[in-house]
Amino acid sequence: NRQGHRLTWQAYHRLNDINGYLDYLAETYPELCSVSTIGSSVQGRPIKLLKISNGKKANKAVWIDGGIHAREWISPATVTYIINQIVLGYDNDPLLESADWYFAPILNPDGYEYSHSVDRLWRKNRRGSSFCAGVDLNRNFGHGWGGQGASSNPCVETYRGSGPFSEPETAAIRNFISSQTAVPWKAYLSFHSYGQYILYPWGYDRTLPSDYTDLDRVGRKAVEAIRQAGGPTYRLGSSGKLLYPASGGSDDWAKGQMGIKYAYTLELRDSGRYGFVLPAGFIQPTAKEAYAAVRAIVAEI
Ligand code: ING
Ligand code: ZN
Repeated sequence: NRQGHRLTWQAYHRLNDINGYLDYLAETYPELCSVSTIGSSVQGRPIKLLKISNGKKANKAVWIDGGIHAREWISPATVTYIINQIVLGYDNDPLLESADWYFAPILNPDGYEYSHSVDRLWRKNRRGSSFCAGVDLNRNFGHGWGGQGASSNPCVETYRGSGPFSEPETAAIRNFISSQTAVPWKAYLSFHSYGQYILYPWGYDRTLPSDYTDLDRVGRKAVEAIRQAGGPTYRLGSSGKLLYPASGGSDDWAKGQMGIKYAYTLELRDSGRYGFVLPAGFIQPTAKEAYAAVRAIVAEI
């Protein structure tokens, strides 16, 4: 079609359409957008990263990922929506121009495709073949790995894997972020669903980081921005206290090991009526309020 890519934000899209969109951006806006592959999944699918940057040296660096859990389809839909808003709005928007943006919309491509073709409610990656396949990638990161709220049993939904970063999908993120030593990472935002929460570390237990008042203050700005955008009132707090202790999460690693101060997990809509099977009509309102939250966070950091 004339648009040059297949994304609509009125339907959920398969992996090929999403990767095709990233490639389209890099071809269409080569001075602003670049695509790379930071690793491969268990089954060999690429894990793609889009960087949006004007090359200004003083820019802060912002990481945004989605699709670490297969069934949470609103997450990659929201991340690609945010990409679209940033690319189309880039010129003459000082807030957008003040950051280098790193997007990984689908961290679990095997699971995502499996949730489209076989099991709509699949969560994990596709490690193993038969019974009890899959590792929960959000229990596989290396800060407090093996603690509470993660299972050593491969048959369980929250199986932590055989060791920290045992999975190529989590290792790809670790390798990329830890290799970018000159990049001034300021925020690490990971999109999930559902529940309408803005969560910050720690997840591995009910304690709080020493600077949690900063995360709480910036989080409150995001909650307010979501309401201003017409969205529901998201709840804010540390994942261990507000939800449940869960070790091996990506935000704990980003803050605890990489020293990225503003690490958040955002649980998008809804609050349980549709849950993971959120109708596509909710993509636009959910993504719009999430974009408002991202702007509010980046404005504060
Ligand atoms: N929720 C997250 C999960 O991985 C979470 C909640 C966030 C846990 C951060 C630990 C750390 O269970 C969903 N919906 O996946
Ligand atoms: Zn999730």
